[in-house]
Amino acid sequence: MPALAYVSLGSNIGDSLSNLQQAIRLLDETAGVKVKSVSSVYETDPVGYEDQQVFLNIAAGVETNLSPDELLVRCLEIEQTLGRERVIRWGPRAIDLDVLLYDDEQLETERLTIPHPRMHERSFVLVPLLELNPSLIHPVLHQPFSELLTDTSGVRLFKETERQKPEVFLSL
Ligand code: A4P
Ligand code: MG
Repeated sequence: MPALAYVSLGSNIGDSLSNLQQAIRLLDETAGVKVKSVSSVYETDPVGYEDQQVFLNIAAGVETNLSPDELLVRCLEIEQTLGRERVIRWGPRAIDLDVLLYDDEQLETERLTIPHPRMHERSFVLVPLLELNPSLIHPVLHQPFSELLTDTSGVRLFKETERQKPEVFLSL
């Protein structure tokens, strides 16, 4: 049985929509990964380091035979391929892929923490994620994500696609 994982994607450098599309295409072309759903695109105010461009953020649901660590490695490779340079922590990036959830698993290794440790406090992550599955529950806090999302200011709909397949997202 493949696992169901959720990935969050963000971009605020270059043609952000195109960067997100290329990342979804590369994920879907990965052996052992099938992108099942992609959220609408949201324009979001920067969090953490605020003196930077607005982001475009999406979430994707993927069915995968990869282990959590293999999925992370693939996400990091896609970041590399799309030319991400890590300069400032929380700073601008062409593309950022974070593994949010992997079934209901909880795990912590040197390079991977699942659920993503900051996801529940970030509306730019939760708004797209809840669009894909409004009844998801945080596997460690055991609270519905819908209750953890308290402030949605700073997250605006950019392009509506509502739970589309990757083909539809790629043709935006
Ligand atoms: N890592 C551990 N767990 C995970 C996980 N679940 N998913 C490790 C992905 N990576 C994970 O990440 C550093 C290391 O975290 C990875 O090499 C991996 O081994 P990074 O992407 O290089 O560093 P970063 O992204 O600069 O830092 P960080 O703390 O991951 O930042 P976030 O949390 O990704 O936040 N504002 C808006 N509006 N929209 C955004 O998308 N993004 C960020 C980045 C800040 N502000 C934003 C946005
Ligand atoms: Mg990251």
